[in-house]
Amino acid sequence: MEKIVILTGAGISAESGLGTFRDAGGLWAQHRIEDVATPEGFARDPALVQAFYNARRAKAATARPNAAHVALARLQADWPGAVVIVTQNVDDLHEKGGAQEVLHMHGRLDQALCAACGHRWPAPEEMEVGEPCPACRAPSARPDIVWFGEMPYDMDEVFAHLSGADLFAAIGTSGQVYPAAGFVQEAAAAGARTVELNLEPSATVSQFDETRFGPATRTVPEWVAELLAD
Ligand code: BV8
Repeated sequence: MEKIVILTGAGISAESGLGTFRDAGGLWAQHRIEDVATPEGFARDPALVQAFYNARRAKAATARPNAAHVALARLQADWPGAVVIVTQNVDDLHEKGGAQEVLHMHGRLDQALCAACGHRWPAPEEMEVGEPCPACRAPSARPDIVWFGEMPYDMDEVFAHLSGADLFAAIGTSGQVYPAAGFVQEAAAAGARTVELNLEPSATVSQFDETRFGPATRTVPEWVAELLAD
């Protein structure tokens, strides 16, 4: 049975009230990427970076999954073949919407990481600078987020899924950040059909067989209903 691999970005959480990165007034408009989403930025001003993620963690904690998240969970439950969700998002709205085994390639707001020993634990609502690691006690706690210049998580697993995909969908992502923006090429090279569901054309729109424009809460449930009706 057909294997479906789905990549999601900030656009799928936009209608749940979580900011995107590059839309007007988006997160990056308020902060320079270099200052809040790089290891250098964290080393330079850990208080600014912890505050940036504390604010997003608090917002994500009260956000509700929207119809797009729920539709993908339904697809996972009702599709006879495998449905793999890879997300660039660091919120847990896919899980709140009922999705299983979501791969968070850019990390997650609700997890903390020790930069010294690699230990991970559930992040407190507010992370302080110099917070001691529960395992090694070093003052090296950081958000468990993949910053620019750092290797995204689960890449071997993701590329293995892409090489076996029959259908690849990118939902709510501007296609400007790699390696995620290169997934459509990997899937197409493996013979998958490719579809983009986005509010507007992404930077990689020309690489997709099919594009569906509109808000995710409309386009994703429609797309899932069509797949399950076939
Ligand atoms: C790595 C965590 C290698 C932080 C993030 C030059 C050329 C090519 C690549 C590079 C280059 N220079 C540097 C690089 C590599 C770099 C990169 O790609 N830079 C870009 C800026 C050029 N990539 C990296 O550094 C990655 N690591 O390459 O490592 C390596 C190799 C060996 C050894 C070590 C390392 C790491 C990248 C991860 C960075 N971390 N996030 C955080 O979240 O705070 S990236 C950040 O951008 C988020 O994860 C986000 O998910 C991601 C992508 O953004 P989108 O999700 O697409 O969101 P965006 O706002 O851009 O778009 C939203 C879309 O939704 C829009 O299209 C909009 O139209 C649509 N939308 C809006 N509303 C709706 C909607 N759609 C539907 N419905 C709606 N309602």
